[in-house]
Amino acid sequence: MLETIRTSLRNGNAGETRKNVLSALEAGIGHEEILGAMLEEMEDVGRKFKVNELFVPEVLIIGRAFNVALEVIKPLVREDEMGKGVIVIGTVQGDLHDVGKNLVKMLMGSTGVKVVDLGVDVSTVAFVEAVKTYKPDMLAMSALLTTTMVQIKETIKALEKEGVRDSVKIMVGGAPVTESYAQKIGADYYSVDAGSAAEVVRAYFEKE
Ligand code: B1M
Repeated sequence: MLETIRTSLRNGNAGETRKNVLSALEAGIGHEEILGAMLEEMEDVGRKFKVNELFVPEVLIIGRAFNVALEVIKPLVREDEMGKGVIVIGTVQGDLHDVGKNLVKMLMGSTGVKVVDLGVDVSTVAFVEAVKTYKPDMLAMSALLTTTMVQIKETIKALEKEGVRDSVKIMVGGAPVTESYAQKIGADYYSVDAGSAAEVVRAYFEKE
């Protein structure tokens, strides 16, 4: 039954995945086992996306199926099983690109962490407020324009000014952002794509 869930999820079939999860629960399979199988499949999706075995539309469809099935088991999951940590994510001020950010969010979420999405065009003030409100383990900022990537640096400066920079790890990414830029502006992590971002998150929370 777990394999059936994984197969329907892999195929991006939201209805089937939901039905298979319900059948497995009815058959007495524990929600931990079901969630474990779903997370394993999503880990695989992240890996395949990284090596171009899966592409953006497929990953988005699988992500939708994952979220639909997750809604079925969420009421059964204890906070400590699902909520390994909290990540706040957003696209920086002046930037409306969100396809990549949404992929990153989805694959990060499939590691079992809670992801709070602030959307696009997020001001430095809004990022700082979110860090104070949600007290996340990690702040993830996406920028797709060379003209907006400076906003990442501005946000880090604002976090420092407000005295909350050291309370949170910072991950940055997006097409114009590079590893050396990330280091230069004092970010903790850089990821080139959504699969790598999920790997960083998985490794970080395993270590914690
Ligand atoms: Co725009 N756009 N766009 N655009 N757009 C680009 C980015 C551009 C490269 C196109 C080009 O000129 N060749 C160019 C930027 C040039 C530059 O600055 N270097 C550009 C421009 C100039 C603009 C406008 C200024 C155009 C204009 O109006 N004159 C304008 C700006 C609007 C604004 O934001 N204020 C604009 C507008 C738009 C649309 C609204 C039409 C639309 C966005 C729709 C949306 O996102 N909802 C759009 C699109 C679709 C693109 C392209 C074609 C595709 C972007 C995309 O979705 N890629 C893009 C050209 C291109 O990339 N071929 C382009 C797919 C996505 C999966 O990849 O977003 O790179 P990506 O995300 C990857 C990685 O970057 C990484 O993981 C993701 C998945 O693996 N990643 C992270 C992303 N965020 C991460 C965060 C992380 C870690 C990894 O950690 C936190």
